[in-house]
Amino acid sequence: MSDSSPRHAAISSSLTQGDEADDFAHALLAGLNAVPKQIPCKYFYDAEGSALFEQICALPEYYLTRTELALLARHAGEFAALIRADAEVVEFGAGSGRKVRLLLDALVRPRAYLPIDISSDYLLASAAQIDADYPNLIVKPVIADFSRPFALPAVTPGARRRIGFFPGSTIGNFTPEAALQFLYNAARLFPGGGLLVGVDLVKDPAVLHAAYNDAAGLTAAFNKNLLARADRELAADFDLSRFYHHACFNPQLQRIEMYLISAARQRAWVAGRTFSFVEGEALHTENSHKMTIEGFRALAARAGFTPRAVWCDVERLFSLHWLEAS
Ligand code: AVJ
Repeated sequence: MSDSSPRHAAISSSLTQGDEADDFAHALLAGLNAVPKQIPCKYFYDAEGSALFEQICALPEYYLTRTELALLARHAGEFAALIRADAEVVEFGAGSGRKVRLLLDALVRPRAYLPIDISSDYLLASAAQIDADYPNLIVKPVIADFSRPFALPAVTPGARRRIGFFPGSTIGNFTPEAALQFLYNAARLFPGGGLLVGVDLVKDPAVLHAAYNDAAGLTAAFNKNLLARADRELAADFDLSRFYHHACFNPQLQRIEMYLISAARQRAWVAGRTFSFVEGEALHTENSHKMTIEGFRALAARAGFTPRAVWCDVERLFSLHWLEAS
């Protein structure tokens, strides 16, 4: 969208990267050929998966979203003071836009909003909503996979600095090495600005277990959506009733691991190829790392950020960090 286009113009993305379905096909075939079998978690988020994730965020067991939203609402004025006027906000993993609205509402003259997401359906819809609700804000959605290097459009005229917003503890999906690499790149994307990032904290494994094994079965549906998506998009024939959801805390690696377990010996077709599963075989679908405040600050410092303020709830469930980039 050009800066002079009418405010009601349909939002289109300024940058795209590859063909989403094609990308999924390649990743799925590679992951099913790997030992042990695995699928990268970024493929959860097609339109179905994004909608399921939004429902997970409202679950009583899933403390992450409501705790982070409360922190964002409570400390918005402090973020605004640190970020200062005329900033451009780059959001990693745009989602519903609910969190960034709390930030945008507090900022003084935010100039532009650049949500980056791998799921174009969801990204363009939520970007259009923000565009409609914030008449003075330039909205430029970017369809990209931010787990890889990517380009951003030039800084908007009038913007004084660019800052990153990375809520949700999505950074926990990265291994510590990949998180370091991501932070290293981010520190160079926001010179004179910084990154506001949400990080889920290490806690009682029973609380974590409940959050990823909800009674309503939404996390199971979200996990199985990877196979449903393959059936929809790639003419695969996974029988969803013969896989079950498994999520457990790995105390050595401080992370929740999610798997789809084959309930029987079976075969499935994907894009003209056949894959066999033995009974009980695990397909690894996600890691969700939990950190300590000090551990995360040390990681950010190694990446070249200066960790400044940190906020967390009284139960110490979740943390928000302001990392300054020089
Ligand atoms: C969006 C990556 C933060 O790890 O908690 C929710 C995704 N997986 N339930 C998380 C997820 C299972 C979520 N993140």
